[in-house]
Amino acid sequence: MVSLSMVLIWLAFVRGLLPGASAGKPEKTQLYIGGIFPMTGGGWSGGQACLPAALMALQDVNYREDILPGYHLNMIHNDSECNPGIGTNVMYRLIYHPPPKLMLLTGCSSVSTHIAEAAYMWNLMVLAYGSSSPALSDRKRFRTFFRTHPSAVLHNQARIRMFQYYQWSKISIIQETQEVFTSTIEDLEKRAKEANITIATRQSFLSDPTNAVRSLKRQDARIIVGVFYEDMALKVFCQVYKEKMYGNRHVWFIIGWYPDNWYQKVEENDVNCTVDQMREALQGHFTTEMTMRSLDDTPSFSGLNVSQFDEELLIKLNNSDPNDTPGYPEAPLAYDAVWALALALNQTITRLTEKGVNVGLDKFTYDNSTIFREFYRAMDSTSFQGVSGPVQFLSTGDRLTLTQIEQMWDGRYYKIGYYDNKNNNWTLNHSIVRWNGPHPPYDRTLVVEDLRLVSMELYVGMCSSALVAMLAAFGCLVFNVLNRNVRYITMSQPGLNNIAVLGCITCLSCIFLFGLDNSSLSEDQFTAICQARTWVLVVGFTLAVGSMFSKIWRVHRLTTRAREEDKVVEAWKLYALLGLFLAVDVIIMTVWQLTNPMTRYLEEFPQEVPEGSDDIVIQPKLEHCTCDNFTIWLGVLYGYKGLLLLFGVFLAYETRDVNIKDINDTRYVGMSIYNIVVLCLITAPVTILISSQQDATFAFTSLAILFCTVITLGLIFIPKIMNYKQKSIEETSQPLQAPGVTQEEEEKQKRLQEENDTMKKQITQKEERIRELQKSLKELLKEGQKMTNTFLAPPGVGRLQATGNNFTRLSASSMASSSAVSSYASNATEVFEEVLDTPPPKYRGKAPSISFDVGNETIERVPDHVMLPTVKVTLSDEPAEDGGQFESFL
Ligand code: ABU
Repeated sequence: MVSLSMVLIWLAFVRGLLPGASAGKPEKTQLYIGGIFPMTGGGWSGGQACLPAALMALQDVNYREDILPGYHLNMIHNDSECNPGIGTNVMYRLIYHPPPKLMLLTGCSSVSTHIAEAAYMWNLMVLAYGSSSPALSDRKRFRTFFRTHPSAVLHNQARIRMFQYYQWSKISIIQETQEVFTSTIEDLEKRAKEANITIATRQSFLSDPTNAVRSLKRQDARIIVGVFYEDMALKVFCQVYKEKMYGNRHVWFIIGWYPDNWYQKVEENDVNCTVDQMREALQGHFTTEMTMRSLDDTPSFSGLNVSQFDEELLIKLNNSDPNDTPGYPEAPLAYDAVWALALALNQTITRLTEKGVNVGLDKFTYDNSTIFREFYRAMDSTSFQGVSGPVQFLSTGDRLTLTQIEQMWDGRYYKIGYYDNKNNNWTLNHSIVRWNGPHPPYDRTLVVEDLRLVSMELYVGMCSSALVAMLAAFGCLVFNVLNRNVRYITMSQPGLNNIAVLGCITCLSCIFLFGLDNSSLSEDQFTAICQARTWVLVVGFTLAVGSMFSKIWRVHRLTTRAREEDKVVEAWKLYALLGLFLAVDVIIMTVWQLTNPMTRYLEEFPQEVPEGSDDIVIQPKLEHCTCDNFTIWLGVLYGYKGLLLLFGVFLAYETRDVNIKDINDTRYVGMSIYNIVVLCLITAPVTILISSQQDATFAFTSLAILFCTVITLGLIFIPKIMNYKQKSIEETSQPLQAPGVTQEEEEKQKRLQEENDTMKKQITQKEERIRELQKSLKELLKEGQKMTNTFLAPPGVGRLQATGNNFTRLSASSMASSSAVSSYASNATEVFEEVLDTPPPKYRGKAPSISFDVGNETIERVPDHVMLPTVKVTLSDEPAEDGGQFESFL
């Protein structure tokens, strides 16, 4: 403390603050510069600390013998209120009120912009101690501008580095509508783009940030860069508090050159929040600012180090609280600015002398470009150690310094690191960085996409059912193919039925495609499946319905055409009709696919917030197949299929009472078409209505396909299978009849045929027997000659008697009375036929018959020719029951 007091006393002596310091010295030539300081105003009123610092520097310069020897540097200054209009007015007054000013010293970007743009017209250089606008780096626009205050682009480099470090790739911006901030944000946007960081939203406001903050909230801004003057910062964070846009979900980056207690000035700025609320809203925010005080205690060219400078400044500020004094952070820049211009003027003297221009600086006029040019060059090459660090100007008039990063915690700022813009490296003290939550906030609400899929149980259930139905359909197909020659099957147009089965199988396979897990599919794969399932369903439908339609169309023709030749529909025509239906399908689908190919459309549902999570929301989505003019194409397809079904229903109705044996399943086919129509009429509109419910849509569509196919298969094949079991092979393999014969006619014909067959068979057997008997008789007759005397019937016996071993049975009967016939059996094996030549007189006219038992058969013959008996037969006189009497004869 003692040594510091000594230094200050020495400095005061050097600067002539103590009496006698300048005594006896020759009068100095007065030089003037103009000073424009924002002492008041709502933006940046940094003049409050910068003006004392500049005056301090003037004193230091004026009392240095080696700087501007023979000259005394003066500054005429005024308040710009950080207002471009007032600032410009101050400039004109400085210019047009003598003496001429060698240079203008300015602060506040919006004022500096106007002044620097115009000053070159008067050969005036502008040196800014408090202007950060990146726009001021435009040499073409601001030809004579230099600044000790670094450009705000240096904030941006540090910010980008922070974003990258914490892996924030989406940021939002809120800015006050001032060129200084607009150009800063333009630079930030450019750098963010280069670093692949997205600017989610950029909000601007002129004087009321309420809507801008609300808009940030609406857009879920998490990492927010705010650039505004101090008065607006109070309003912004009051609104931030109200909108609850702080805490563990948000990170704010703002400008660091406000006084440390800026947030406490709520009352004087008429902000409707308490200091505690402001502190709460600001907890954990980061600031970036160029270093404005040398980081080490190296004495500056002026002889002061930073702490000495601050001590002296405090005296100038009447010991007011630096944290409460606007411009206190920038004060070293104002101090160094005066030193920079003094050194440049000093060098100008040398340069002019070297060039042989013996003109004093006091001879400077606004149209004197000689002094101006040398002054400019001298300024351009300025290089010295200031209290703010090394002072050097780039070709743009800018100055490079380190960027300092601070974080506020509990109302206090803590330095957490520096970014070296020149060498592009940084130091960050991670250990003192604190977060409101357990980890750095995310740069966005993590939206977890939840692709709504058909539930696994439902998918497995439906696919299993489809598989069973497909196996059954395959079984029907096999049955139909194996029994294709069986009459009952043959007469049911098995070819078309086979195609119907294939159509059913094709439709059933769609069920697998409809409920497929799309989560692992790329967009292209999904689109391909979309198209495939449309094709499969369309073709399957046409195969199934088209083949049934063909059959029923044929029946309709058979029953409705008058002329026989019109009734006949050749098989190839049925297949051609089916081919036509398929061709129409292919044409429609191909044109559709070529003109409006299917694409994936993701339907989004309201987001769901999982319990206990601030950063994650679930975004349910459902994939749909769609395309341009989707409704039109759907209408075309439904229209075509609808017409097919409608016509099919008409034909089925027309032929409802027809029973034609050669297409024996007509009625069932008609019923199938009715069934398909009903199910399609229900399914098509319902699935459109419930398309946002994937399970319901899948279940409904699958069930419709299952019902359509299973009922169709059942109606067509169950009767055939049952019939197959019941009918004998003979019945089912009878030859085909001519078309158009009814069942009754066929059964009658069949009966007649059977009778005819039986009779033919009997005739054949009888003829064969006759041939055998005739042959036997001939042989017997030959034998009979030899046996004549052997057979003598005893007289008086009313029976034909034969002795010997040659007769099995001999019977005679009278045509008058069969009961009179007597028969005798013997063991004879020989057969003979007795033929009465002439019936007895009493019975003349009535041919007797005689029967012989030969072996197991009885042969009854009525003689139609005369054969003389070769045996002697005695007939008894015993009268017959009818009163007749046989007479004996030979
Ligand atoms: N550090 C104060 C900058 C003020 C301005 O650029 O307007």
